[in-house]
Amino acid sequence: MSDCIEVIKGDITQLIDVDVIVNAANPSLMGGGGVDGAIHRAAGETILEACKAIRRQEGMCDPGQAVITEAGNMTAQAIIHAVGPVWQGGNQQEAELLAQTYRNCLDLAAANRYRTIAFPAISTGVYGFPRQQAARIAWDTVYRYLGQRPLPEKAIFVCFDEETQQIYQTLADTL
Ligand code: AR6
Repeated sequence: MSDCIEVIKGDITQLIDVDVIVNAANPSLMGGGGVDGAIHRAAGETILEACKAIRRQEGMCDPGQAVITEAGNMTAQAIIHAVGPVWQGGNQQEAELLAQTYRNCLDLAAANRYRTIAFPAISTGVYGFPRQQAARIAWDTVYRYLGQRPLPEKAIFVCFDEETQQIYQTLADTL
């Protein structure tokens, strides 16, 4: 089961051989900094247009929710734009909202019959979620989901920095 999850260090926009790339977006879905900016740059203008169309139809994307678009210039098949919670000290259901964010991404990937999905460390940058706690939630949520469902078959946690990679690697090693 543990081979269903891979931990790598790097830039998520450079991944090849993955069906779905998850973006840490904001409720506007109009792009931003961090991994959101990098993904929109790599994917191109058509993805912003796709996000605008979703906005027109469905409005803002609440924390915990996610939407799917094609992947434009990226080699993946699709991008899931997920809105994690902003850390507000821990008493505003941030943990449950973060778990929900991961679950909604997995549901969308499964519904579209994708087999592999790559996640950044959602909410741990600009949104300020403590890295250790966020990694534990991400790991437990994804691990449980993959163990219970046929799809997706594999998840990759893409860590942008050394500290995040070490946190995820420790979780992987304790399995
Ligand atoms: N590949 C993988 N991970 C990355 C990359 C990359 N290219 N770039 C950054 N990270 P953040 P959030 C890591 O701030 O906290 C945006 O402006 C980064 O080191 O991108 O969910 C949105 O529009 C960190 O570990 O996302 C929202 O307004 C993780 O990705 C807001 O930021 C998440 O950091 C969302 O904040």
